[in-house]
Amino acid sequence: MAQTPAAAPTAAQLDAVKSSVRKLLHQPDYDDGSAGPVLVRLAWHAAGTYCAETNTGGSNGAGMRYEAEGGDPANAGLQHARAFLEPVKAAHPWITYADLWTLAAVTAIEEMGGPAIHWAGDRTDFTDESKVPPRGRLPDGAQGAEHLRFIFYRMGFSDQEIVALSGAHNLGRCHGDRSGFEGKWVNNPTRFSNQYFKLLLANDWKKKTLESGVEQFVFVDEDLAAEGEEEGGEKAAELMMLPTDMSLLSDKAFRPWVERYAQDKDLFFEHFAKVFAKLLELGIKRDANGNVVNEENVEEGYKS
Ligand code: CCH
Repeated sequence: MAQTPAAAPTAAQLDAVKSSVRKLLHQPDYDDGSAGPVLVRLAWHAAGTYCAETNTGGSNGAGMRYEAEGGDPANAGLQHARAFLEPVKAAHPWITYADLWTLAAVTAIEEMGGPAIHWAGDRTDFTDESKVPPRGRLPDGAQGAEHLRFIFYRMGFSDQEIVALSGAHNLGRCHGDRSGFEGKWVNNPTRFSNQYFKLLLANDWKKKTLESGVEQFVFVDEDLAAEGEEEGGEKAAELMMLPTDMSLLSDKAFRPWVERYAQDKDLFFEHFAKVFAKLLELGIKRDANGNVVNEENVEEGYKS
C-alpha cells in the first residue's frame, strides 16, 4: 500500500540532523575516542554492494538493518555505527536510514578535517529483505590488486578512483574480533589526511602473521616505541596495512596515484570528495529536480 509521501526536508531540518551527528562523534570510551571512522565505514559498506550491470545494491534501502545484509561477516562491527545513529533517527524521525547513514558519513569526514562532500538525499528504506543485495560483494583485505579491480570495476570505478577511495584508511582501525586484522593505519586515526599514502611509501612494511593465522603488514615506529615503553606500552607504535593496501604500491597503475596523493593533500581531498560523493549515489536515479525516481521504493520516501 502506497503511503502519502512526506514533504522534502528543508535545509534547516538537514542542518539539525548534521548538528546531531556532530554531537555524537565524540565518544571517549569507544576506540580512539570518535564514532567518525565507523560511521564512514557504515556508509561505504551500505553503498559498496552496488553492481552496475544489474543495477542492484547501493546505499538506497538501508538493507543492513536486516540480517541478510547486516549479518554478513563483512559488516561485523557496523552495528556499533547503526547504534550510534539511533538517537539521531529518534530525534529526526522524518529522515530515512539510507539518508541518515550517508549524511552521517559526510558530516563525520568534514568534522574530522576532511573535505566537504556533496550529498543529496531522498533515499528510501526497504520495508523487507527482498531487495537486499547478496553477500560477497565487499572487498576482502587478504587479497590483491586483481581483486580490488574486480570489486570496484563492478561498481564503475577507475584505477584512480580506487586509490582515492582507499585513502579512507587514514581513518579508524582494524579490530581482531570484526575482520581478523589488527591495528590502525596512521597514528592519528580520527583526523582525515593523506598520511596513509605517505606512510605506505615511506615505510618498510614487513609481513606479520597474527596468532589467528591472519597475515597483514606492519611497521614499528622506533621513536614512538621508545615513548610507548616509557608509558608502559608498545602497541601504539605499530602501524598496519592490509594486503590490499600494499597492492596499491606494487601495482603499476595504482602506484602513481599513491605517489601523487602522498605529495599533494589538496589533490587527494579534491579527488576523495568527488569519488565519495559518487559512491553514495551509486544506483540512485534522480530527476531534474534531484528527486529520486527509483520507483520500486518510492512509497517509503518523501516527495516534494
Ligand atoms: Fe576499509 N577496512 N576496506 N575502506 N575501512 C576496514 C576498516 C575501515 C577494506 C578492508 C577493511 C575502504 C576500502 C577497503 C574504512 C573505509 C573504507 C577494515 C577493518 C578492513 C578489513 C574492519 C574492522 O576490523 O573493524 C578493503 C579490503 C578495502 C578495499 O578497497 C573504502 C573504499 C572505504 C571508504 C571510502 C574505514 C573508515 C575503516 C575504519 C572503521 C573503524 O571501525 O574504525
